[in-house]
Amino acid sequence: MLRNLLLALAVLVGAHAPVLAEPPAATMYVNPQCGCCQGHAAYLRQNGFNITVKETHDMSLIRRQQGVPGKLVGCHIMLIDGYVVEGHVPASAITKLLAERPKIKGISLPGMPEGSPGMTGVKVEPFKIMEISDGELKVFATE
Ligand SMILES: [Cu+2]
Repeated sequence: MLRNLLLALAVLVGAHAPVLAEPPAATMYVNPQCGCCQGHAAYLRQNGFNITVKETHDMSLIRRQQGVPGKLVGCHIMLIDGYVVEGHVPASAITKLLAERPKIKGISLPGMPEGSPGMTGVKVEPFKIMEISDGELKVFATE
């Protein structure tokens, strides 16, 4: 409960990616050759997340098990505190997810947008982080 309170505070305080007080353990599944996946893991660690990276060739199987639909497939898949986080999602959106705990499966930044955390290039438009759920497609956050 204290952790949820701290997470909620972190969300209130920060437009800048807040650092988690007590980050839950996260497992990130990546393709062995993926460099930008490691980049995203490094970025999340810098933002206070506790990430274990597992290399696998079974990404599509894991996505099916977690209920990630084809149109929300991103670069890699992370499991954290009962949620799925798909793709190069900014830390602030993950913190918001863990603080608000909506009744969805998780969130996704589909594809590999230029300039997103862990990616090279320059951001050309706001990132639309989508909800992963059985319902209609909805935006969870815009960064
Ligand atoms: Cu990537």
